[in-house]
Amino acid sequence: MKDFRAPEIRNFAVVGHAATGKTLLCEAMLVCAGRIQRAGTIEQGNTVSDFHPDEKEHHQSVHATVLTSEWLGREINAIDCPGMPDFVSEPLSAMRVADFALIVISGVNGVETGADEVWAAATDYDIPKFLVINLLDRERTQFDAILEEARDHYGARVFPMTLPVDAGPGFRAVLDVMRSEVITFAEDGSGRYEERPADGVLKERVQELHRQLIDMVAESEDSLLEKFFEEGTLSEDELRAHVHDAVQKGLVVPVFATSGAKNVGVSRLMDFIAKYGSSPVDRATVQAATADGVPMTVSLDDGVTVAFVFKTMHEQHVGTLSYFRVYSGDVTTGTELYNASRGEAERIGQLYRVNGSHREPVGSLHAGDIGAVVKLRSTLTGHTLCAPSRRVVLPTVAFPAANTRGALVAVSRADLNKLGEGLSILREEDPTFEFHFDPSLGQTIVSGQGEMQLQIVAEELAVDISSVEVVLGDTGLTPNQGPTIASASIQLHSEPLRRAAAQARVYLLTLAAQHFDTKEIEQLTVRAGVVSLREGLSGASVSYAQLIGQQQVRLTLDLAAQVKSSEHYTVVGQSLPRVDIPGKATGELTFVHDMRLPGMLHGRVIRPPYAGVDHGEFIGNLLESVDESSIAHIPGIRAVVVIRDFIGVVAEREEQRVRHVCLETHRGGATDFL
Ligand SMILES: Nc1nc2c(ncn2[C@@H]2O[C@H](COP(=O)(O)OP(=O)(O)OP(=O)(O)O)[C@@H](O)[C@H]2O)c(=O)[nH]1
Ligand SMILES: [Mg+2]
Repeated sequence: MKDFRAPEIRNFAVVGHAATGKTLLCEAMLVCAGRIQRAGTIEQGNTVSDFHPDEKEHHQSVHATVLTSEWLGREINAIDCPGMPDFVSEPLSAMRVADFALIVISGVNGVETGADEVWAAATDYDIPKFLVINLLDRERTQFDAILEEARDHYGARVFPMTLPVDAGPGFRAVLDVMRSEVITFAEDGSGRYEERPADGVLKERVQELHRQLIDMVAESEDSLLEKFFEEGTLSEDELRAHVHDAVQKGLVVPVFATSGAKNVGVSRLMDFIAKYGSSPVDRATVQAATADGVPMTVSLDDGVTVAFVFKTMHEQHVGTLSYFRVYSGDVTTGTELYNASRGEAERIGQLYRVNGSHREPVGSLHAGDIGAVVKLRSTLTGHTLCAPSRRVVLPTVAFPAANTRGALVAVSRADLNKLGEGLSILREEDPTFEFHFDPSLGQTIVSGQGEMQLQIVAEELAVDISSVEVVLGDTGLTPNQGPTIASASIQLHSEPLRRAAAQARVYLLTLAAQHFDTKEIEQLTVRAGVVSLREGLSGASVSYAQLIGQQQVRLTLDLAAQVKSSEHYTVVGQSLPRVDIPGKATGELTFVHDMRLPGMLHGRVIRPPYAGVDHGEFIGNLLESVDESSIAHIPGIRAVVVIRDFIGVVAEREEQRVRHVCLETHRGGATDFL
């Protein structure tokens, strides 16, 4: 690809609720741009974005993936993020380096909680939002109702730049508001299209929308507003010239109608991104601090290198790849930079521009661009790399729910308790992942975590899935905070978890090798947590539980730990039921963050309980009372809904969601809950 400069670069995060079609939408963009000839599918596991074995296996995104293409002379860097709340650290990290967020919403289900979460994060990061109402080729789509719902959630600035013409199976055309044209897309999924002027009712609708858009855009600049009031309208050129500013200022939140699977409406979205989307120039100055914490700023045109690592991933045959964004200066292969977050020098090895798993080697990357570098020595996600002459630290990503901190992998059901005390894997540095077990807690909290996490550990250790429990301890800061899919599980990002499990495996096998008096752990096999010598070699068996005995073991997580290759995974027994499904199916409020009560405008979970698999024991402190007066001063609060251990706060607008409420619990006493 060409060597693009900041004004020509479009960095955006593709985010939203799970399974809204983000990955296929990105795939369609790559087809439009000619990066790939045919779109892969989720079911076949051959999309550019979901290339990681975890993603292929589970048919969903797990990692944020950078996808690059070129469109209308612009470099398009889309970062496709998973929607599952388990992996919320991915969109949060991606949005941190994005110049705008592309929030994808289901054209059937409408605005779901995942969209609200990423909207709030994009607001915190102060980046513009684009909305995409996708999946419009499905049965029972409801674009207009969802547009209204989006306005209800995100304000009257939400404005459709394209509208579907005949959504539903057979969806092929969109009405383009700025161009007053109906755009009909080819049925072959190529994204090619034909245009014709809108007429009839469509023309009337476009004219009305045009007027609304002019009203909104005119506010972007005083002189424009004056002209608008004098003349009652703006010319097409004026409108176009100011759409970019209006989007930057949040005066317009553009909405696009698409079907990623059918490649309908996608190229028009790309046109808009190329012409009016934010570039790094729109956020040319970012807040930073010196290594001593003195606030300062970093500017795009400072010339001295500053880059931020937003993702670290271990890839087979490559090693650890650090994905970063350059904020000023150039990052160049073969140079030495300084990791200011850590206070250590780093040598910059081979640099790449990335498109999924495809890596194009480049010599350097310029301010505003995104790329990856291999084999950094000590740099982790959230670290700042800079020229040795200029030691600055960019703000790291604030991950939510860092209050649930402890996690323990325990194996072998028979000796679970014994083993539970024995094995813990500790990681202090990785912000999304802290494995910790504190025996002083006495009672540990056991939960059937996301099935996927259990499976990862079970596969790696070759034990039955039913004998793996991910145990979440608490921190005393938030006594007995029950894990939820949305909060605790973000700590259990699959990649470090797999490595932790791999380390545990090697540790246990080393013990077993000593037990059998052999040096080679390759000579050992494991079935259902029982280690024996390979066929042809005699000797008894020994279980993990016997090996670990009463020991207290702490392993510091090593991200480079060698995981088993996936062909050596075995099917690890019966899978656990999805804990959220039964409650959802019966209408019980298992997860308040998915709850919509009649009349409820916006709900925000304060402290959901966790009933565990199949509604097991309640976990955490029993809720005694909620001090509603502690939030009474917040405007727009309609009601506090307390059902057993659930607390939901109903507010008029998402922005009014509550961050603190005082509550009293049975065991822990009064808590000011975050
Ligand atoms: N009918 C239809 N199905 C779609 C479309 N886009 C995606 N799908 C299907 O919806 C499911 C989820 O698609 P993905 O592209 O993985 O959605 P996602 O938002 O990336 O999902 P996560 O990354 O796991 O949050 C898959 O079964 C897709 O085949 C679409 O435009 N139309
Ligand atoms: Mg995806």
